[in-house]
Amino acid sequence: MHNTTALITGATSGIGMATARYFAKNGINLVICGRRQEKLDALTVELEKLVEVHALNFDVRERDKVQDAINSLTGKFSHIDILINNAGNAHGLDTFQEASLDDFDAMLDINVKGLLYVTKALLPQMMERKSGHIINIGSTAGKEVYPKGNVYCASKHAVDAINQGMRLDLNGHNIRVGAIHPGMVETGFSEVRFKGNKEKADKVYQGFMPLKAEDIADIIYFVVTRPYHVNIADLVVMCTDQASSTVVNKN
Ligand code: NDP
Ligand code: 8X3
Repeated sequence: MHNTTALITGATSGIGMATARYFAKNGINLVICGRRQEKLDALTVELEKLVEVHALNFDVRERDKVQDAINSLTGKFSHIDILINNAGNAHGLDTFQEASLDDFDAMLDINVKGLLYVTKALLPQMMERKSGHIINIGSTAGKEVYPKGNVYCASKHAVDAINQGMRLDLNGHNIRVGAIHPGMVETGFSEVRFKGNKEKADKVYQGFMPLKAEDIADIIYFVVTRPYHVNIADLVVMCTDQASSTVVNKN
């Protein structure tokens, strides 16, 4: 896919980083986003051997900074063909009554409002060109609710609804909109959820074979390389050992 540029939020880790690498190997130019500058720098050095890469450091929660970052793009980086709305995390795994309002704020501000800010900043150029592809990374947590998932699940249900709403309202503008909803993927996700407790995080993925970030990157690449009249609207992906958020075959 030459002469194609993708903007990936949350490219400093996990699914976003794997997707950036997969895209670069396949000739897609990149705008990689995140807050950790050292990760952005290292990924830029690695991938600019393959394609053109531009890094943007911003927090998706900061509406003005998001807009400024998108406005700062020039040349081929100002023409974004593919937006991967991936930045996000779970913060905490606590009962509703025990969970902190700070964690609730973080999940709603990042997973929901951040996605809205980035999309609204990029959408005008896609509408003007009458082309573009928006992929929203949801979760199986956006399809069902599990104990202690409360607001993380709510944030991903919101992504599911926003994905559907965007697709409805953009119908007729020749812009593809779809969501991918992964089950358990071994990334930095659980370390963030458990606030740096690596032991707790590692335990989540023990006793079965979870998805890897590369599995989702492979699927994202499949989705973006379908003929333009084909839009994969909604895709749920779990590892073979997972049947639902709470049913996982662990030995
Ligand atoms: P990681 O923790 O590995 O990556 C999260 C990414 O999001 C990082 O690059 C991080 O970058 C970025 N990010 C987080 N907060 C912000 C913020 N405030 N502003 C800008 N960027 C931010 O997790 P995953 O790769 O697993 O998660 C990616 C997406 O996939 C998320 O939306 C997650 O909900 C979803 N998902 C994950 C699943 C899993 O089991 N892992 C399953 C289903 C969905 P930085 O810290 O540098 O800002
Ligand atoms: C991440 C997967 O099961 O932790 O969205 O909600 S799960």
